[in-house]
Amino acid sequence: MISVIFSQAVRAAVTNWRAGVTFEQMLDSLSRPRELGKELVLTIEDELKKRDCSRAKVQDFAWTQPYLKLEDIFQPSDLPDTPTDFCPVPNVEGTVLARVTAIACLATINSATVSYGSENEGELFVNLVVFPPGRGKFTDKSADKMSGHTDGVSFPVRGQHNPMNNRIAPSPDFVCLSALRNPKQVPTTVMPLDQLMGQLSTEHIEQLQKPQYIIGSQLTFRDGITKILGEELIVDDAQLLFSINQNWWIRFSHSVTQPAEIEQHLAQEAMDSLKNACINSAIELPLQPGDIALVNNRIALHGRSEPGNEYGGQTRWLLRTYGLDASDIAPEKWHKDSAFMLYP
Ligand SMILES: O=C(O)CCC(=O)C(=O)O
Ligand SMILES: [Fe+2]
Repeated sequence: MISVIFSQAVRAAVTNWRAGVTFEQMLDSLSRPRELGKELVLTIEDELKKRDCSRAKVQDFAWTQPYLKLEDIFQPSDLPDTPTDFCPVPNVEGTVLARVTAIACLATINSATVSYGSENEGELFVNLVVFPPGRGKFTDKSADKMSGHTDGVSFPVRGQHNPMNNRIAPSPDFVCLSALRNPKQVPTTVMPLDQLMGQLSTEHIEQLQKPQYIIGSQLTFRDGITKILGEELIVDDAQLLFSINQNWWIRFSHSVTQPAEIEQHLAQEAMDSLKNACINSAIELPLQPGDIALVNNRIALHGRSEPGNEYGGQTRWLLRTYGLDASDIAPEKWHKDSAFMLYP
């Protein structure tokens, strides 16, 4: 119910705001997501009150749920054919509204809309689409299913630091997916951490908290990280599970996480049971055009079913951005001269 009220309030506020600006002004506002968010939140607060709700209630809800599915929160109008690369996002009414709405949702739940300079040149929004043949691993991944993972997995969780490089910013708190097209209803999947925990033994939970795992960087970050840091980012004494202020948080990826030593059988066993738990806990979210999903990147893993290799035309098209509580992020963890780009 809170999700429905939140969707209606954001949609009303953004529609109202849109009526008072030109297309160019709307586009321009995307380069200053912080200011845009602040401005929109004022109206969203009013719209929430009209519906007997409050921003505090929405915030509490959002930060304790593995995901929010905000249905029909924007109108995906005037879309061209589905792009075939992460960038650029075509500048038409529907994609600009999708982006403004994403920024509005994240701002309401106290999250800055952010990117990482090392992924897709630091673009704040990217297309998640199927790529045509010829792009190697990127093509394969774009058409394939994704097993449970957190995004930005080689970056520390918020509040912790990479011991080798203090500038490295935390991974995002939220992954924000705006659906523009999804004709085959290919679901995004969410695996709530509390459900995963319920399937793990005390011993495995202990193992997952030990700094005995190697975490590599996800494909989309690899080249950018090497360009910015001068080398790959591989964390070799990582824990996967964290007890933070009485809550469990996770960082994990099926594809780039492994025990540091081959003979650490218990570490491997614990990771295997985490993977097994994922199979039993996936909630399917087939997003419809105009929906936004906010997936909590601390208390859930996410993935997706297989989109298949058809590309362009009317095929699946999501936009992705990230949300982070940036109130305590040190200045050196941002790229200089950017209003939203985190390091690396
Ligand atoms: O395509 C989706 O639904 C999710 C994609 C995703 O999780 C990712 O690209 O990291
Ligand atoms: Fe992801």
